[in-house]
This record gives sequence, C-alpha cells and structure tokens, in this order.
Amino acid sequence: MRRTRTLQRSARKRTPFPTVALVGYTNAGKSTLFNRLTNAEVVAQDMLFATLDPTIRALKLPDGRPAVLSDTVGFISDLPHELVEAFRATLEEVKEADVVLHVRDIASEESKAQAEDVRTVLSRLGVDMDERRIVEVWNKADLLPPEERAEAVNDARRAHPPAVLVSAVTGQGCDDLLGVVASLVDEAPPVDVYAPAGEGAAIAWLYRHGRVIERSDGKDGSVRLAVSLTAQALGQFEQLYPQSEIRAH
Ligand SMILES: Nc1nc2c(ncn2[C@@H]2O[C@H](COP(=O)(O)OP(=O)(O)O)[C@@H](O)[C@H]2O)c(=O)[nH]1
Ligand SMILES: [Mg+2]
Repeated sequence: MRRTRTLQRSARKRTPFPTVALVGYTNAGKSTLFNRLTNAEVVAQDMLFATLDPTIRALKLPDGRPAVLSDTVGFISDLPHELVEAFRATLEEVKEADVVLHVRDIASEESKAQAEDVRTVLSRLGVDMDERRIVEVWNKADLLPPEERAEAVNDARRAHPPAVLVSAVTGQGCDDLLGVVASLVDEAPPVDVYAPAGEGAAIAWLYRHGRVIERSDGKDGSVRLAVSLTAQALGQFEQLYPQSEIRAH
C-alpha cells in the first residue's frame, strides 16, 4: 500500500526528491525561514517547476542532495470549519511531505497555545501526526534573553521528539535543522525483517514508516518483509518491536 502511495506521490509531484513542508501559526516566521534555507543556493536548473511556484523551492541538504521545500499559509486560532475545508486542498502537499517542519515563534507568550492550535488543525486535516515526520522548529531564538536561550536549547533537546532552536533572521541553528531533515530522509540499505505470528502491529508500523519492497507470508502467520527505512526509523523499530528479527537484505 505504502509503495503504491509512494508511486502516486512521485507521479503527482513529478519529482523524485524528498519533500519538506513548512507549517505553523501566522507570523511564526515560516516565510523568513523558507528564504533563509533556500537562498543560500541558486535554484537547481533541473528543478524548473521551482521557478513557477513562489512557495516551492529547491533546498540543498548538507550532503549535497536536493530536496524540495514548500512554504504554506499560516494557521490562526479557531479556524472556522469552512476554512479548514479550504485548507484541505492547499495543504495536500503537507499531507504528502516526507518531513513537516512545524515552525513556532518561541519568543511569543502564545507559543504553546499556538502550537496546540496548529496540531489540532493538522489532525483535523488528516495529516499523519507521526513523530518521524514532524519536526518542531523553535524560531526567533534571537529574541530570547540570553539566560532563556540557554534554557530553550536544553528544552529543545529534551523535547519528544527533539526540537531544533533556530533564528531565521540570524541563521543560528539552521545548519542543525538541515542536518535533522537529512537524517529523516536518509534511507539506509534495505533490511529483511522477520515478524513472528501475532506481530501485526510491527508489520503495520513498517508499512507506515518505511518503503516495503517485498513481502512473504508464512503459513504459521509470520511475515517476512524486505523494507527500506531511514536509519532513525530502523533504530526506533528495534526498540519498539524487539521480538522481530532484522537482517541485511
Ligand atoms: N527577530 C526575529 N524575527 C523573525 C524571525 N523569523 C521571522 N521573524 C519576523 O517575524 C515576522 C513574521 O515572519 P514571516 O516569515 O512572515 O512569518 P509567517 O507568517 O510564518 O510566514 C516578520 O516580521 C519577520 O521578520 C526570527 O528568527 N527572529
Ligand atoms: Mg508566510
């Protein structure tokens, strides 16, 4: 299923590049971050589409691989139902993105409430709130007083999943952010996973988090999958489902 979705997805986007979408409350700094992350590099010539839509641009990951970054409209509190419906179409790219960056204005007193609003809207839109794909970007670090900034760095590190503290204006933390994006879209070589009977949850997890290449079902209800996962997802799987056996493909 996941495989079909991936194919449809690439067909729709007509690009084999990983996609990253920015979401967040209005004024959180999405567009500023969008410019900061993409300005450093001239748009790659083979990504012609990027010049057609001002909200989509090429992004260069630290290892040189290209990705596609899209900016989106901001969320506001108490979004009326009709607007949520209108968002549904425009936010397709968020639903399909490999990584969603949730940009927060960490210097705002409303930061927490705004983040809750954004999460609510995302789940109403049916965006997979799976931790692997959503990274919180704590923006406007430059506006925090120095003593709060140190605390914010620690809080970000300890958050689940870890957040990244940045300033879209000064560029602080942006390299770290790109590193996190790269690690999330990095597919390790495929592995074979053997899940004993009754481990349906492990199999479902792999379909959701990875790209299944092959599947064979044993008569005893066990399942063997060849699957491509990011290094991070593989580590997570090992912790969550220690009963499953993992071997090189
Ligand atoms: N001090 C500071 N201001 C920022 C930062 N990022 C964005 N801003 C400002 O916040 C305002 C909203 O930014 P914008 O990118 O338009 O937010 P968007 O609505 O999320 O796209 C603008 O005035 C930006 O200059 C930041 O890291 N530090
Ligand atoms: Mg904007």
